[in-house]
Amino acid sequence: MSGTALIYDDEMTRYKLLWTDPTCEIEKPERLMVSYEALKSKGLAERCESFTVREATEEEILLAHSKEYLEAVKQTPHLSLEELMSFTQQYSDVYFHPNIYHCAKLAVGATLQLVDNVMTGKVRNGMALVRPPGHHSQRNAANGFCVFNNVAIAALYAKKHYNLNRILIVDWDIHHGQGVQYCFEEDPSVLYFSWHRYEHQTFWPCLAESDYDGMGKGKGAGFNINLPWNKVGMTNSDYLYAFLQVLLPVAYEFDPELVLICAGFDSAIGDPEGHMCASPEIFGHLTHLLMSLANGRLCVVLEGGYNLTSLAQSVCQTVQTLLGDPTPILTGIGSPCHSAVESVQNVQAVHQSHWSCFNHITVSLVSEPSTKRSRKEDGDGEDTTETKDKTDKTEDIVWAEPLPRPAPPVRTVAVVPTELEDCLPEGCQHLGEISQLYIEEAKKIRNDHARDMTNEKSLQCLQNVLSVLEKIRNKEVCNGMVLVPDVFAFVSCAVQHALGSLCDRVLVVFVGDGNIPLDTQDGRVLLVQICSKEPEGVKSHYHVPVCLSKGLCEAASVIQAVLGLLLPLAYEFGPGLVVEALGDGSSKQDVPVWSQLTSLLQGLGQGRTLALLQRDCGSEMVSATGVSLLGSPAPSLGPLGAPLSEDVEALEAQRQRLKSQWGLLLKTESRTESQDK
Ligand code: X5A
Ligand code: ZN
Repeated sequence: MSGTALIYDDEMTRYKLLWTDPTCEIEKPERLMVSYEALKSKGLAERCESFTVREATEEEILLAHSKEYLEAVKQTPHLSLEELMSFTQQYSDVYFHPNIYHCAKLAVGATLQLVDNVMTGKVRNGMALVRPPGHHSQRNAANGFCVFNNVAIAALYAKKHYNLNRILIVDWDIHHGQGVQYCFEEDPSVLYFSWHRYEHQTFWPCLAESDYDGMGKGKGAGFNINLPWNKVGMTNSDYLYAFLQVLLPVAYEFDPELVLICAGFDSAIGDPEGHMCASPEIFGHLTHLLMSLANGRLCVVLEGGYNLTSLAQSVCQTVQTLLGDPTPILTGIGSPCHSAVESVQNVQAVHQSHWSCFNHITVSLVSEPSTKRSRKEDGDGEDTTETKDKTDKTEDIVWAEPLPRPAPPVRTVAVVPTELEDCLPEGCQHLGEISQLYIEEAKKIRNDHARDMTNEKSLQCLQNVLSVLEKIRNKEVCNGMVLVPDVFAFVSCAVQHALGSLCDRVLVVFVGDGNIPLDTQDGRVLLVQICSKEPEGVKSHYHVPVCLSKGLCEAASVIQAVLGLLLPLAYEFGPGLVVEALGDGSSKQDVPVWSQLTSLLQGLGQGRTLALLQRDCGSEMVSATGVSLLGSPAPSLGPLGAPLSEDVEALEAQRQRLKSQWGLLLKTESRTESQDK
């Protein structure tokens, strides 16, 4: 199963604001036009599968709205201008037009078509470019440019027609989708995550229930997660931090069967509503990080986004990631700001009793919810450098246009013994011939780094590794897999060659026990070793042993390690290549976790990965590695339980050891520490 759907109909550009209203003028037809034009001009639209848009039926709209509200909206095409204006008056921050009812039905219909095509396996994922947006609209009300709640209806529809029990809605729009929250507040089958500009309840829609303590009710308690941004100017680091610290741990524990994104791009730089500083490229990464959930079933639905340049770029980044192109390198990843850390800590604290991924967090709230704070108390670690002047003209903000993300002609190349060739997934190119091109280089590297690699077969294998690295360097392929006789020696040789010719920094993720002969002193190699026995003599800040008592066998522990330690380090390190190595002692049971790891690591180094597998790792491992390297979603791990407490302790010890060196590790200080300031 593959393919990406793009659902769009230019009919949805045919309504607009007919009177003067400074609040609503930003929601204009051009938003959709520029987004679609950008997808066309970058050649992305034609790579997607397109489907004609249908109107939603009344029955479908009634899944989330009342009969009275539907009947009222249904009359709007027949109203005069004055009548439209006064109809509009009963709602907040929204406008009506004679054609908006038609467009609102198409927006819901487009979203449902996306869900149908993903759920029936006609495509793997997709995006619906729609207007009007949906996430603010409520059972009985239009609100915030929204008429019908496209994504809420989609979730209810998916539950009903596909019998789903777990749906994740990720709302990265800069406004709180209160309409979605209200719809699923008591429903544990729909997990809603929203981050939003909040500024202690002073930013629209200024609701107390948007704060971090709005966490769902009754059976739905814990299934609503609000992450309020109390400052503007949030960056890529803050967004990544929120995903790694809050959303992804919960999402992996929840194990959704379908992921829906309320994709508003008013959270990107240049937006007149959001005033945030995250670059369009971040949406490529946020998308990527969600693509290994729910077996890749991901539906992205447009919400806000009002800077036309930033919007179009962000839409392109998102769709290009859905299509599987390599993600761009994020530069400048480091510490989240004080305010972001505080919000994250508060969310973790209130959700501790609902999600075992937060069990280990030993802190309680660092600040009261906004409703309980006194108005004067705004000296919450006031860091004026981060507080942007709100009168800044967002139109004047400039940023670099995202670089093209070319995909090599062949994504994955593999060198495996003949008897395993048949295990390689379709599309994975097999490099059959032993390359003679690199014999001199191979001998040199062996003499310098692997003196005891004496036999002829090993030298030939080393030549193959070098030739794969050269193909990566020449951009003929994106990644490769080689089965090797001695993974320790080969990692060392591969890293040496890569540093000499391919990039400045290499991330090595080594799964297995033993001492890896790698020099990590100069900061050019970051070695993260997932093992079950503590390796000896670890001194360097660039060697991070992650000691898990059951190795890869306990998925909850591995995911915690990957999200809480490996990925923060990796994103901040910013490698040009990832060398992923599987030592001996792996078993068939490790395959799903290894696949997830391989998929997640594709977000680093523009997807350039060299996977070195110990020769006897088994055909399932070979095949699964090939699948993940090709960009197919890793199979989901099932709902996760609590990570083992000894593993949590080991992770915490590493975090303590490393946190002064790595900004993105910054986390949950102890309560006493934070009260001391
Ligand atoms: C979908 C969306 C924003 C409404 C802002 C009203 N709505 N001030 O981004
Ligand atoms: Zn918005």
